[in-house]
Amino acid sequence: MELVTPKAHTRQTASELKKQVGTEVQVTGAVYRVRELSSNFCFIIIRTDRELIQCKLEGSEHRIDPRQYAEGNYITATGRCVEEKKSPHGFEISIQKIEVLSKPAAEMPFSINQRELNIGLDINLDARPISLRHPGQRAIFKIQAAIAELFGEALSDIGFTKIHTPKIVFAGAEGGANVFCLDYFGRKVFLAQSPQFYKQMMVGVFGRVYESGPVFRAEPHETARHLNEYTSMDFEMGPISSFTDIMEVETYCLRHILNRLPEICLTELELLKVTLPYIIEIPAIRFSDAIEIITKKHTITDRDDLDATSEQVLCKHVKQEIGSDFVFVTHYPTTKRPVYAMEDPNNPEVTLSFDLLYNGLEITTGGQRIHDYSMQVEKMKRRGLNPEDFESYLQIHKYGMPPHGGLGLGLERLTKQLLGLQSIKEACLFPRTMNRVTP
Ligand code: AMO
Repeated sequence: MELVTPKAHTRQTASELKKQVGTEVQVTGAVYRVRELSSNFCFIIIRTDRELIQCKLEGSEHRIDPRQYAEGNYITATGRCVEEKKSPHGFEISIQKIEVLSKPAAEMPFSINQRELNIGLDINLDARPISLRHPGQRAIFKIQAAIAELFGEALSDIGFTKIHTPKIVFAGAEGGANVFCLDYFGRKVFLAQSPQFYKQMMVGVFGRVYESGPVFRAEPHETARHLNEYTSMDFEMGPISSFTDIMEVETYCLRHILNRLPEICLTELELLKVTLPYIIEIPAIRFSDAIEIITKKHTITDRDDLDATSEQVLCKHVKQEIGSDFVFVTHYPTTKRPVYAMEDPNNPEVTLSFDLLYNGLEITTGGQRIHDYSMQVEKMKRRGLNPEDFESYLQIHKYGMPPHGGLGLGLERLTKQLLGLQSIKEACLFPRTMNRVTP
């Protein structure tokens, strides 16, 4: 029997290599670009996990033909690390030896070694395994990974427990027809539209829970804001004293994310020239007041909902008046909210719920839920639902739940808005839309 010992196999970053100026080092990665300056001098730029490392090859005595090392070859370059002020990291590697680890079978469909990836979105998405290697594309997802991490960090710091709930479910939680059906051993089941019922169930167990995971929406349209599968960052908490507790925790979370992102992703934020917004407080406006503001500038057909233009008009107004990129819209009409939403005891026409808009786009929905058993059963009946179909969910109400609430924050929408991307598809590694299920 052999023994396997623990070993982290960490990779050297540019800043660690820089400390080794004057010594021999090794760098492994993909050839990003070869720049031949003369017959016996060329630069080979190596793309590592996160950086581009400048290496130089000089003198004919090494008999290294740089043309062998076309873009996409994986190599290990060994050589002396020397100071070079003109190099992006302040050093370069003077190559003594190159070992080729893997050679591509075909030339790249397009070059990724340009500052801008000058290809259309469809070509980009068709060749996602390659286009994502472009530093600018990769930066989007490094930042996105950090956002999701920081969402969890902010919440676990204040006592939330991370949960993992099923994505094959017995009922669509959000109502409406935009739910995918599955044949599950002869039974009709659904793909989760959100972790809604499960995160509520877990409030009775842990009090405060969060989850980041895939959710599915069978929305039959392609827009710059919609995906058919996206990542929902959810939390749920109880007991709460009011639904404003939820908005306060979201404000805390977003501030934590925005404060910490530059510590984790400065290189990527600089590469994409992103200026992050700064949050001290977020204004909140009632839905009915928002409608009054919007109708002065935009004709709306449905006074019970905000369309895409309404969201933009309202955000522009708030930015001009208060300077905030974010705004909470509260007390949405009951008719537009799902069956679990708590109605305002002072006016049952509206719910104790909210959306958060950021730069003209809804990024969050949240609110207080019904915790009383008879109230929930009665509302289901009013909506034409059979409470018996929701028996497993209703156990929480039946056997006791604290006043509670939570929210769902769309990771791709937040990424799109933070980075100023044109389409949500650019903020998704492998977007699923009506017309796209590959790669
Ligand atoms: P809702 O359905 O409003 O609420 O979704 C919450 C957030 O998810 C994002 N989102 C989407 N992102 C990409 N493509 C889509 N098709 C899409 N649909 C929604 C948005 C939105 O604000 N259970 C409730 C949340 C809660 O109350 O806890 C829910 O899912 O950013």
